[in-house]
Amino acid sequence: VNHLFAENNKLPHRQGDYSREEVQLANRNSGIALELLTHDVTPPGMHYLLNHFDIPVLDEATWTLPITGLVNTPLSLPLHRLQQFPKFLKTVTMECAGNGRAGFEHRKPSMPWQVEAVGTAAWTGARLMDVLEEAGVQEKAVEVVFTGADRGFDAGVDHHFARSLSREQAHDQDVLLAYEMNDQPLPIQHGAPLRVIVPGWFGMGNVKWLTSIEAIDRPFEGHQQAANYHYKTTPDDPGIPVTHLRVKSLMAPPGVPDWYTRRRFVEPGQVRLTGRAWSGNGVPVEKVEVGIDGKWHPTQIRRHESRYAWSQWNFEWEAEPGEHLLSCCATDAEGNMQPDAPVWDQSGFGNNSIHTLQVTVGNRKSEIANA
Ligand SMILES: Nc1nc2c(c(=O)[nH]1)N[C@H]1C(S)=C(S)[C@@H](COP(=O)(O)O)O[C@H]1N2
Ligand SMILES: [Mo]
Repeated sequence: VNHLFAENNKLPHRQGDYSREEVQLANRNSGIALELLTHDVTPPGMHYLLNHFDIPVLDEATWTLPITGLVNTPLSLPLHRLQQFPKFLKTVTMECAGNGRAGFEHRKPSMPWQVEAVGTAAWTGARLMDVLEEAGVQEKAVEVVFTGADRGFDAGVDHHFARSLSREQAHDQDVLLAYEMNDQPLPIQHGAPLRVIVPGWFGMGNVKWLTSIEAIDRPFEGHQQAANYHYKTTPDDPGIPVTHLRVKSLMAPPGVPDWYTRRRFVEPGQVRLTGRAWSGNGVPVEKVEVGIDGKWHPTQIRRHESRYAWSQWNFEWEAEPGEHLLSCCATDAEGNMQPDAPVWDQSGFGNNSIHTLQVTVGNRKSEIANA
């Protein structure tokens, strides 16, 4: 495979059509169908997936979770022991840091997300802080490392998928070790038997198929922590770690699509536009505006009871015949607003630019015949 890579083990950015490799990744890692943005909790099987390597098959009967390193009492917990800790449920909107990567004119060869790498689930499990308390994390520990069972290569580096949290983040009361998703046992593709849930952050920290938790006395140097998941403007930029979600909104596409092109047709008259909006770290969405051909209108927002779950927005549109550009733009309670265009990042991370759809309002049959 080495002939694929430039000297620095990095593939050159691409423009234009998707490669076979990108399509292959897209077939493995599904996104949400935007019409299901109608649901507070994403319906089963419709939560997006991002699996870097192969899905590992772990035997729940023999699986145990070691909690090691700088702890007073090293533990090895089978699932039934983890299920004895107080049980917490958190409804959390998760988004992949690479969501929107395909929106960059020059894109990194990676999973070519357009806008669909987002979903909301009700996760149930033990609080990480309760489990760490039983082990007794020592004062000299600065980070806690979570390692998954999946293994592979990235940029020539052989590793298991692993991420760390600072000692402080690891003791945040909202971080879970989840064994259920939407009141069902955690599906294999979402990390069975156990995964981390870090509400308010981009997806990469939610390590799946956990095989160990280790407290260490230095910053974790694993590939997915130290090399990947940094915002970088140039290849040599040391970068800034990717952390919490950025304010963002999406629209459920109105009308009906053409099967192949996804071009959309809407009946004239009153049309309800609806969608979702969220931000990072549990910061509430303050407002969502809808743009109709560049003119902005306020929408009605309905907040979810969980501060980590997306809000719904609604707007009644009087659709007139013709071609229309529909957009939505969210602002959060800290005044963060979505940019008009993607802000450049080497890896295509953190693209929260405004979502825009084109629709044709009018006589569907003649429009399709002319298309
Ligand atoms: N072990 C492991 N954990 C992982 C990943 C992975 O590839 N392996 N992908 C991460 C990334 S980048 C994202 S966006 C989320 C996706 O979680 P989901 O597939 O359950 O939606 O899982 C994270 N946890
Ligand atoms: Mo991701």
